[in-house]
Amino acid sequence: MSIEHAAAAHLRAGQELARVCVSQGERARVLMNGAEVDAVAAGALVYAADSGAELPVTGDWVAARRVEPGLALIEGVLPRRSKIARRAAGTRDEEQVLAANVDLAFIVCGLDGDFNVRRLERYMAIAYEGGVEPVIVLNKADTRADAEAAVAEAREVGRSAKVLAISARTGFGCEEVDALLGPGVTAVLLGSSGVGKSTLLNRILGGELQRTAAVRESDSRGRHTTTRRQLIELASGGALIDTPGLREIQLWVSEKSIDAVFDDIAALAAQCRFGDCSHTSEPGCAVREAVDAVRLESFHRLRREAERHSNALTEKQRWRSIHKAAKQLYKMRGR
Ligand SMILES: Nc1nc2c(ncn2[C@@H]2O[C@H](COP(=O)(O)OP(=O)(O)OP(=O)(O)O)[C@@H](O)[C@H]2O)c(=O)[nH]1
Ligand SMILES: [Mg+2]
Ligand SMILES: [Zn+2]
Repeated sequence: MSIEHAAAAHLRAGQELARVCVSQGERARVLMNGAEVDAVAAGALVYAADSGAELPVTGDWVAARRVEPGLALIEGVLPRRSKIARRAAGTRDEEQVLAANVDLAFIVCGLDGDFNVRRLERYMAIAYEGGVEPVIVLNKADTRADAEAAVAEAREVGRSAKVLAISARTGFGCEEVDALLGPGVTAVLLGSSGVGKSTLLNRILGGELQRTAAVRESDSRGRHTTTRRQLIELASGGALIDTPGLREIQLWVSEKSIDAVFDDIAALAAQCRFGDCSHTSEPGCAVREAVDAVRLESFHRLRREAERHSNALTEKQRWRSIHKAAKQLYKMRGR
């Protein structure tokens, strides 16, 4: 059943189904019946939201009501089937949802100066956590004669994920990206600034919709050209979300998503001498025996990050249920 059909049942009189293409807090641009219109979140929706993560984000399906020809009121956000989220930047212990209802995460790396498999692991964890399939896209293949070595390295770290080597500039390999974007498929472009996300989007669209800019010569770093997350509908019936290059990607993931990224480690752990082996110093550790030391260190670091997150979350949930119980008590006393 399509999302449109599933959602139709929830729509009240006067409401229409719309998809958020750009969101800025309580304001958004939505696609409604094939046209893009301005929208604002209804007061009741904002009031009921426990955190910013519950407000409409790019890719969300929403129930909206047209209040003026060019303006819609967002009255409800439909349950997200998948998402890409990180821990909000700064000190707040809060989730920030970057994109919702996406099928594929194109993790874009530049084969120039940017290539770093450790970053891949982080993005993969985020994809698995959100129920999104990661696809590793190694761009700028035209800049390197030895692209094959990088592809092999990415395959090893990517495990079961697809790995594509392309050049958004020359078009090399881009038909493989195209082939993944069939009707109803939504993909999001993730990766550092300057890796060529917007260039790839323009190539797929066959036009210069998104602004792009040259990277710094010295270290191939981008200049943060794209400044907002934006969903663009494709002629194929799919959709592609362009995002600004992230400076930091703090994880908002559970330990199980880290284990999914490092499924080689999870499999080897069964052969460790001790059932509760931490793969740090125990004798008879099959993991330390077989896994590259740098990869294992990365596993431990991401695992620690995920554990800290789980602990913070349980604490938050505990307070939330205490508040709820207190509220109920006051209500009962008031009767
Ligand atoms: N040689 C080469 N250059 C590329 C390729 N793809 C993109 N570029 C160049 O890389 C630079 C950055 O590209 P953008 O598309 O702006 O990068 P971005 O990932 O969108 O960057 P932000 O919007 O800042 O996050 C531009 O000068 C592009 O022309 C490629 O396949 N090969
Ligand atoms: Mg861009
Ligand atoms: Zn072990």
